[in-house]
Parts: sequence; structure tokens; C-alpha cells
Amino acid sequence: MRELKGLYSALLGAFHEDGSINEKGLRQIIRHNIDHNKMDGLYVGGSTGENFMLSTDEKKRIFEIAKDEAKNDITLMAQVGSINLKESVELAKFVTDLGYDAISAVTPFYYKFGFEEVRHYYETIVADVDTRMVIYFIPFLTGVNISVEQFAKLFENKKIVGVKFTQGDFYVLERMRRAFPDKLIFAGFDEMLLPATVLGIDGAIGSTYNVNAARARQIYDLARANRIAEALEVQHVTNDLITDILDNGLYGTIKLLLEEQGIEAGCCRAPMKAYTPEMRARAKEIYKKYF
Ligand code: HMN
Repeated sequence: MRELKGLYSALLGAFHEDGSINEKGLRQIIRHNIDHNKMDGLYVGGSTGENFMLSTDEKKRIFEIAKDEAKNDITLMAQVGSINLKESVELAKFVTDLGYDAISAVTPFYYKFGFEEVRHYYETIVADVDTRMVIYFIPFLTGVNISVEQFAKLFENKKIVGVKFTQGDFYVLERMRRAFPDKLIFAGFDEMLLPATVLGIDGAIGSTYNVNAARARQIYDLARANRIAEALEVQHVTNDLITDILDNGLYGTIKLLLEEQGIEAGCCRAPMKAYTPEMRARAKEIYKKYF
């Protein structure tokens, strides 16, 4: 079984202007993450992949393309969560058959699901697949909170091996590390990679690693070697970059930065907005400033 620890790029979606999948661009982004960024893993079908705006068939196609392009060159984790539980179950089987190393699922969102419903959701997704599940915990987007005690209940299922922790409350992160030394904790906020690493995470999954992999690797390695002052210098530059990216439109700007490196990263999918000339010009400035 393949090691799941390490740094993952959350794979971007590449789309044509009409919203269809840009397969060539997607393959280039995948290769860039493997060959140039030297990432340990790819998180396919997450927020960064604009997954929640896609049909089931489109999600499957992206999972297929990623596996076909990556083969066994990198660890592959597939985000299969959806508030359509039947779809999640179908996707979990689909990616497991494709040979993905692990699955992940966002907490069910939109309706205010109670904990027993959340638990039933995870138990149902993993029931018939022989794989490992990483819970995708992102309360600021889903509105769903899970307490440390509730995580303990979810983790009773041995197939549920970890959590992608995308939350700014590091008291909770510390409590999670303390409570679950044998579970995998992945940090989800790139701007807090250094403090998360100090607290003992097992890896990190992020959108900006598609373009900022070298600095992320430095932060992660320096922090683990206890060279905190040096890691902080790199985190400062990284956060200047992330602030500029967020100001200009998160996923679009990352794609435009990839475009500057000759990668056909394509457009975002509506209802995300199309690029404006100003946004393109600003992305060029950001590229010059940081790369
Ligand atoms: C995913 O599901 O695609 C990623 O794992 C999400 C990841 O946690 C990113 N979060 C969101 O985009 C909501 C971060 O990398 C984030 O983009 C970054 O820290 C900038 O805020």
C-alpha cells in the first residue's frame, strides 16, 4: 500500500471557454505537478478542481484522465464527496477500480446535517470499497463543524484514516494531533503551512502548490528540521503571493500563473467568472514579482 503522507497539489480543473473539459491542459497541469513541482500527491476532484459544479460523468472523466496521465508516478487521492450520497458511493467504487490510492469526501453540505447523518454518510461511502478515506473538513465553506469527540467516533471505522483539516483554529488542530497520533492530518490552508507543520501534520493539500510548490516544500522541510526562522521567511513571501492571488481571484489567477509557464491551464467553469483583461494583466505582474 502506498504511503499517503506528504505534500499534495489540489488539482486545478482546466476548462475551455464553453465550460467543457480541456483534456490537454489538464494533462499538462498533472505532468507539471509530477515532473516540475515534484509533489508527493495529487488531490483530484476537490474545491480547486471546481468539482462541485460538474456532472457525474465529467467527474469520472477527470478521475480517468488524472490516473491515465499520472499512472503510478504520484500518490492519487480522489475527492468523491457530494450531497448526492448515491453519486459519492458510485464515484468511490469508480476511483477504487481505477487504482486510486485513497478517497476523500467533503462533509455533506447545504442542509444542516446532524452528526448521525454525517456519520451515516461516511460509513455508507466506505462500506463497499477496499480503500482509505480522508475526511475533508472545511467548515468555513460547508457550515458543518465536527468536534474532536465526534471525529473520534468517525475514526472508529478503520477505513477512515485521516482528515484534511481546512480550518484556522489551531487549538482544534493541536487537540486533534494529541487525540489521534495514528491518524493522518493534512493541512488545508497553504497560508498556514508553517504553524501546521510545527503542530505535527502528516502532510498538506493545497491549491497554490500548483504554482508555489518549491516554497511550500522549503517551508515543510525547514519546519520539520526545526529551522523555524528560515521557514518563516519563506512563509512570509508565500503569504504575500497568496494575498495577491486571493485579491485577483483564486483559481483563475493560479491558472493564469501556470499559463505564464507555458501550461494551457484554461478557464474557470461558470458560474465562476471569465477572465477580464485587468485580471490577466495583474496575473502577469504577480508572476514577474514572485517567479
Ligand atoms: C481542494 O479541495 O481543492 C483543496 O484541498 C482546498 C484547499 O484547502 C484550498 N482551499 C480552498 O481553495 C477553499 C487551499 O489551498 C486554499 O486555496 C489556499 O490556502 C488559499 O486560501
